[in-house]
Amino acid sequence: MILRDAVRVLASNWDGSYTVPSRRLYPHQWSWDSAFIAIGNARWSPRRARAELLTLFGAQWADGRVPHIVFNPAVPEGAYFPGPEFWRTGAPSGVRTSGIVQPPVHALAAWKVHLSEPDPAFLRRIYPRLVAQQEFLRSARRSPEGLISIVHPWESGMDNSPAWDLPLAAVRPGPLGFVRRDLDSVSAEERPTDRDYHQYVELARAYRESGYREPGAFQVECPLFNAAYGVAESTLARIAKVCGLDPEPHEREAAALTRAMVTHLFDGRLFQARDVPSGALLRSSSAAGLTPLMLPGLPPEVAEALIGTALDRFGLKELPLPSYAPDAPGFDAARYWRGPSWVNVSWLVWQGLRERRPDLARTLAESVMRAVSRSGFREYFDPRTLRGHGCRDFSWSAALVLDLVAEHGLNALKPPGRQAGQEQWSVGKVDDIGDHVLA
Ligand code: 2M8
Repeated sequence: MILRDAVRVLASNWDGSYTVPSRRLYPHQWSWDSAFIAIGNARWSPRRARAELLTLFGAQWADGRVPHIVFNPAVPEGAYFPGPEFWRTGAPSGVRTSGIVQPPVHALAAWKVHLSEPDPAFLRRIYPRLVAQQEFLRSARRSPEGLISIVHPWESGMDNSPAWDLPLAAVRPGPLGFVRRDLDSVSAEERPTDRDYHQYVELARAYRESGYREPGAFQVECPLFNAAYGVAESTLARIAKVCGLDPEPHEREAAALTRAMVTHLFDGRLFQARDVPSGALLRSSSAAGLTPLMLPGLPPEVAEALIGTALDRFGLKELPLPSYAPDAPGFDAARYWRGPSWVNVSWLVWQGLRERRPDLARTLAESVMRAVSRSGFREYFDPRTLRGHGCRDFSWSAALVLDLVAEHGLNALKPPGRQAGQEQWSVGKVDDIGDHVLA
C-alpha cells in the first residue's frame, strides 16, 4: 500500500518537532529536506508540516541564514560527519548547526502548507523569517549581475553533480583526519569518492575559518538555487497579500532575478551554472538547468526550449527525470547526484510543468510512481532500470509522492495494466491514511 507506506516512513522518521531525512544516514534536521517533507506532511498532518518549518526557522541565525543542518543534541557526535564539533557554531537559540545553506524552497513549502489548511497566523509568523532568509542571500551572496552564489557543493543540494567537477578541481583536498560515516550504510559506488569528500571538508573548513563570511575556492551561481530564490520571491508576494502587506517588492525582485538568469545563465537549451571568479559558464548537462521552469515569469520561448531539452535529452516521456542527461559524458546511473533520478528534482520540474504542460507533468508524476512502486522510498533510482540506490525509507521521496498523488489522484497515476483496487494501489484518501497509521 503505497500511500500508507509513505505515511509510515514519515511517521517513523518524525522526531517530535521535525523529520530526519533518514534514520541512519542523516540523523539530524536538514534544511531543504524539511521543506519537501512539510509539503508531503501537509497532505495528512498540516500540524506536523507547520512544526517542521517552525523548528527549522527556530535555528535561523541572526544574519538571516537558515543553516543546512540543525543538529539533534541527543545524537552522538560520531553518528554523522561533519557533526557539530566540526562546524563549531551556535544559533541564537543555542541550537548547534552547520554554517552553510541550501536552496531556499521554504517559502513555497510554507505556502503549500497554508493551502492545505489555511492558517494566516502561521503565515504571519513565518513571513518575516522567510524574508530574512532572502535578505541574507541578497546581502551576503549577490553578484552585481543580480544572481545569488553558493560557496560549497553542499549548498546546491546536488552535492556531487558533474557540474561542480571543474570548479572543484581548483580545491586542494585537505589532509585525512576524519572518518566518513556515510559508507557505514550505503555502498561506496553509490556515494561521492574520498577525494570529493576531502575537498568538501576542506572548503567547509576554510569557510568556517573566515567566520562563515568569505567564500573560498568554490563560488558559483547554480540555476537550481537561483530558481528557488526567484520562486521564493513570487511566493512571498502571495504570502504578503494574505498578511495584508505589500506584495510589489517581492514581485519586482522575482522579475529581476528571472531576467538576470535568462541573460547570464541560459545557453539557449538549458540553464547553466556560472563560475563567479571567472564569470565563465560551467557547461554541463545537469537537471538543475531545467528547474527554472518553476519561475512563473519565464519567457514562453525559454520555457519551450527547456521542455524540448527535457524531452530530447532527459527522456521526459519515459524516465523519472535523471539528475544528469544520460547521453552526457560523466553520467553515472547509480552514483549519488551524477545521474540517478531523485524525487525532489523531479518534483521541482513537475511543479514547473503543471501549468505549462499538464500532460507532461502527469507523465513525469507517473514515472516517479513507477520508480517508488518498483523499489520503495529509496533515496535515488537508476532512471532506466528503476533500481533503488542510497538509503531506504528516505523522507522526501515519501513526502513528495503524497503530494503528487494528492494532486493527480491515485487512479491517474497507476501503472498500465494495474487496476485501482489491486495490490499497493488499493488505498483511500491520503488524510484517512494518516489517521490510520497514527492510530
Ligand atoms: C545529501 O547531503 C548531505 C550533506 O548535506 C550528505 O551527503 O551527507 C544531499 O543529497 C542533500 O541534498 C540532502 O539535503 C542531504 C540530506 O538528505 O543529503
